[in-house]
Amino acid sequence: MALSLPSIADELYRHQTTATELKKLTLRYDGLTVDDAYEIQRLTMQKYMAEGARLVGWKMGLTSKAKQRSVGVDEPIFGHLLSTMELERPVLSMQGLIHPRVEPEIAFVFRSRLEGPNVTARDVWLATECVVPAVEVIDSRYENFSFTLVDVIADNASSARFYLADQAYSPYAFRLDEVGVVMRLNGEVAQTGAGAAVLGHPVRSVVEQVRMLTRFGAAIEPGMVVLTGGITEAIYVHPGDRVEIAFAGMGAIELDVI
Ligand code: OOG
Ligand code: MG
Repeated sequence: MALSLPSIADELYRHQTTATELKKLTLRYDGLTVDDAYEIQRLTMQKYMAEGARLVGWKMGLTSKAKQRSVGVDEPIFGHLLSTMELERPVLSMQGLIHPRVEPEIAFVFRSRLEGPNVTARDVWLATECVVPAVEVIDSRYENFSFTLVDVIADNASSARFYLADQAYSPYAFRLDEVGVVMRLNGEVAQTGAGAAVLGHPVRSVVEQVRMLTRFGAAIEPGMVVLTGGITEAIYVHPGDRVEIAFAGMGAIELDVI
């Protein structure tokens, strides 16, 4: 089929907003590149923004080896975070979602702008206001949560919802690579991990985020959030579930699924 990025963006927007699965783009369109996929993502996000959603930050994805292996992709990706994706309370409604999964992440909140191809970890620390334990809810719009690199980028890196804990921390309070995470589903340990799963250290994920944004003419703006990527594998959730995520030294998030 002929490639029309705006019409593919229309299709994805429709599936995202009606919570219906679609067949992988790469099965149906020949020659879609990674750059095409980011353009589809941008066009799709513009539709939400035209409807009043605000861009509040960015998310990195596939930053851990475990996640890269499980989806058969070997490089990180990024997506947009919109105001409409943010949960004010740790309650996740299944409304508007297809087959959501949740994963523990460390979020950075920025006080100053970060851009350019040569950003270093030191620049990231200088620009960081605080770090916050977070949970991301991903909900691939593709059948069976199965996709290639190009598919998942076009689908805004599977973004659906996210929640930041109430308590923020100084980025210097402890080593973020050594923060241990235990995720329980209905009282049973479901996943465990440590911050080091995220590209060796979550700050590396922010460095990578800025580099990738620079390629597309974007930046981290003051006040923005960056989700640095899942620390463990994501787990499927269903109505009635309770997910408890303990971040050693950073408190816990208890998320109820309704
Ligand atoms: C892609 C999104 C991955 C993460 O933190 O690794 C992601 C997916 O697995 O659906 O958000
Ligand atoms: Mg994630």
